[in-house]
Amino acid sequence: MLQKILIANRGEIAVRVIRTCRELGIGTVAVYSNLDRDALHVRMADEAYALGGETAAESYLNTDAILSAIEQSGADGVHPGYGFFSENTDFARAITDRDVTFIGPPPEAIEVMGDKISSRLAAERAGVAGVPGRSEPLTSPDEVVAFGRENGWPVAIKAAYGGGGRGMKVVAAPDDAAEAMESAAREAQAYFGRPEIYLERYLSWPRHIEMQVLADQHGNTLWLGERDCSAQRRHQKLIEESPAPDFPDEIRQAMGAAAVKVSEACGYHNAGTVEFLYQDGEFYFLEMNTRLQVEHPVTELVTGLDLVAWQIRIASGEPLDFTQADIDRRGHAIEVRINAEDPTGGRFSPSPGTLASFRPPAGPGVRLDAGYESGDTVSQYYDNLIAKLIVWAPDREAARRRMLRAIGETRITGVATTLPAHTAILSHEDFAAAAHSTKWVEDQLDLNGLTAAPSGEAAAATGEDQVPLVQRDVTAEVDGRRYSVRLWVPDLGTVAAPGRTLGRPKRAAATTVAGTGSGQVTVPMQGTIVKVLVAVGDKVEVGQSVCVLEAMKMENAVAAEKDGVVKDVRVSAGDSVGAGDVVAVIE
Ligand code: MV4
Repeated sequence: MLQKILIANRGEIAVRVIRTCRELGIGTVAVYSNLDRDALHVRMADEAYALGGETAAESYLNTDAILSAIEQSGADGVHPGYGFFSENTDFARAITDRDVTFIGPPPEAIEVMGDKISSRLAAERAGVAGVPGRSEPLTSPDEVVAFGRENGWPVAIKAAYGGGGRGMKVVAAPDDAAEAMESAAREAQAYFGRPEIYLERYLSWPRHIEMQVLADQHGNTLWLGERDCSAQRRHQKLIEESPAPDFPDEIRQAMGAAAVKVSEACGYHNAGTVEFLYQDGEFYFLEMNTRLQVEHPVTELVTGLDLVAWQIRIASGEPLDFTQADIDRRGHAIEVRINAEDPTGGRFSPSPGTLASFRPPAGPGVRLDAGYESGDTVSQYYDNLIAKLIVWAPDREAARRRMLRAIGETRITGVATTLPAHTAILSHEDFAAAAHSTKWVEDQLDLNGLTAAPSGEAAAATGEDQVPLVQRDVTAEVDGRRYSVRLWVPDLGTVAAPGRTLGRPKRAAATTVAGTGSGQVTVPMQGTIVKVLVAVGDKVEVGQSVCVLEAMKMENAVAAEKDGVVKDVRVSAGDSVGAGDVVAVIE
């Protein structure tokens, strides 16, 4: 068995792998970029090594830096997670050459499954069909027209060396063939560095169903069950679930057998996923992902298996100690991906920043795989997946309701998240009825009315979570009747100001920020002045807003920190300011 594993990754997946290693008594080694010096995966690992750099290319994709961390730490295995080096055969071979175990499939299997044409041919040889089409590169529009005549329209043109869905063109009629071919080849070249394209029948309302497999190095390959990942947008999966709803068991069995055949045909070992399109009771091979996937917990909750533990055991040379007949799938699991993205208007724009607060959900049937805690920063440089929320319940409807309940408990402030979009999807009657396909989120679901946070939540959260509260008794009139009201409000006079530079910021300033008490009103962070609220000569009170600063995608009121008269105003609307800049002087 491996003794010490270096996790060549970051975020939630690095944390996920560390957890299983700890349960197995295996030592853990984290690696980190300069931006991740104090990241959760680093805090959790037994030891950690700096890679240097900020971008992924400079850090998590820096082979030499990772090889040197392997050597320094004495790790005997490397878990690549997903993304980064997980499907990089040069990396796998480089570490294998050093007698360090790559916790993944053989490089030859990664290569066969690495492009559409060779993986389609491998599946075909194994007797598993792709979408009806042609496995040769496309050379003339006449071939498109002939194919359309024979198989019907529309026809799909795909990048031969592509994947993940970019560069697909749909040809509705013969006249469009030439132009579609040209643009497909152009996009294929731009995205994948190779212009080759090929043809398939176009499926108009398919579901994306993928089959999890586990294969050891002793010739045992098992299928664990499917995941339905049809709720996606622009090829980004939003929600995954298992079992696939409205999916007959004989099709599940056939798809499982097909996935095993495809895996065996490429000499696979490790955990892997075979993707299919499913429409009108038929399924078609799409591609094979030769890595652990983001959505693997859905299968773990339904089968009770720890896929990371099995990856490690298989890489250590252990055989699977159960058979196909032993696999027991129970209940229903759903996963949502909590990304730092603002889904307002259905746009999903990146929303990096510091998690001012992160209150995780809990309770029956709830699992949270997070890469961050309160106070941690989601960088614009990496994948903005904050956490995956996964629930289990005895049936789909109970799981759907449980997920809505768990989302309701989850509170994240400081960045916008995809949670409101998940609530919209999970509450929609089409999703509840499982009437959706891969086209549903983009073509049918209306997310125009979506806003980043349920109203009131952000404001409530900032008041409670950011600054100490003080009691104030005020008089209020409601419909002409006088009330004495006791309020607990942020203690604006004593708010901590800039200068807390040592250590990890525990709380990011969110809505109201104040200065140091010297009469110099300063901004605590870099941003843009949106509005100036005072002029020279104005009398101001402590706590009164002097200007509004936009920073971290939020408007922050910069408050006077003492009573007095404004002597100087040094900014105007539109000015960029840096942390510590003086915006006004009060005497
Ligand atoms: C298709 C298809 C319809 N017909 N192929 C997009 C991702 C890529 N791996 C394959 N994709 C598709 N291939 C034929 N012949 C529809 C899609 C597709 C899709 C597939 C899986 C998950 C999401 C998708 C979203 C849009 C289109």
